[in-house]
Amino acid sequence: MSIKRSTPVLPSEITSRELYLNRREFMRVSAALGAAAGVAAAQMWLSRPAHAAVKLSDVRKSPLSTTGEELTPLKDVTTYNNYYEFGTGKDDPSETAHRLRTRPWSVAVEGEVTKPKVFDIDELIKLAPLEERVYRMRCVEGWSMVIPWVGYSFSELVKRVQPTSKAKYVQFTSLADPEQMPGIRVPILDWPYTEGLRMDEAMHPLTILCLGMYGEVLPNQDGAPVRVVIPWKYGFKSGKSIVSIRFVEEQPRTTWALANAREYGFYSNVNPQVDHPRWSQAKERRIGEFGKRATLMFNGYGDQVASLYAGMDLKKYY
Ligand SMILES: Nc1nc2c(c(=O)[nH]1)N[C@H]1C(S)=C(S)[C@@H](COP(=O)(O)O)O[C@H]1N2
Ligand SMILES: [Mo]
Repeated sequence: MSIKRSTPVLPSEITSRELYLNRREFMRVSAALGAAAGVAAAQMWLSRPAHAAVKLSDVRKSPLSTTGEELTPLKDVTTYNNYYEFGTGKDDPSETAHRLRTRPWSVAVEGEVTKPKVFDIDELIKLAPLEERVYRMRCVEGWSMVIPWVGYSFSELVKRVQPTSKAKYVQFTSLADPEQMPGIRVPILDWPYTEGLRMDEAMHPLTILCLGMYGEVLPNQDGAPVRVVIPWKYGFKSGKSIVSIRFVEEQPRTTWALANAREYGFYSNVNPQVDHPRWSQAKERRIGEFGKRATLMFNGYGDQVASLYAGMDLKKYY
């Protein structure tokens, strides 16, 4: 299966698609097909769902990356997805998310902040130095991946809008456009998809505003053009294609807790000791591996995040 994505407008800090494609390969194909066919080949080549289309430049490695684990191949990360706005099947997003127009795009940062602001996606890309953050990702369904995300700590954005003393939580809202997202017509979730974090969770350096993966802009199926990634929580906390970030006083509604409060709580920290009502969370299948491995407390990030939950009963606050 190929990777489909829309053709974004290329801002200055992004290497152009033509430059990034392998020119020699392109010339070789054109020559073999002859001049007339070459034009068709060129069109095909340029409109082809590119594997390495839009590279992000100046991405530095982060010391906060998980090391010593094999990366999940890009092909798996882009064809085995959960993105219900594009359907509930694992391969639905890779087949239909090319319909998502990721430019122009803006994110409204609002609510309990001194300096509310609507950020254009190009502003967000330039807001702070881009870092590669390799994180383990654990889906509540029992599978996991290791993904080299590109982004920066979400706290970088928070600093710029200056939350008021009333800001206790952050709510993230995903796009909900039935024209672009066929899954929205199915009332399976209460759209738009919303997720939330407590302020200290949002400010934790591991929480990132994510703009890419594998050195490129995010493929649509992975939440282009901007998502959040919170590696110690089940995957559903990491909302995709974010259009609004709201700072609020009360714990916000979250899509999965609304869908089934008994099965999904607000915190949703990866916890092998607290089973989902319908299945165990003790083990996981790493995509690409046979057999299962043990799921780690806080997805292996306990040294860094356990203190956020000191004194809390994690069976109650699941
Ligand atoms: N808007 C939105 N965000 C979403 C989802 C979704 O359906 N819609 N699925 C979540 C779930 S369940 C998981 S496991 C991750 C999957 O991210 P990935 O496909 O990039 O691996 O995205 C999360 N973010
Ligand atoms: Mo998930």
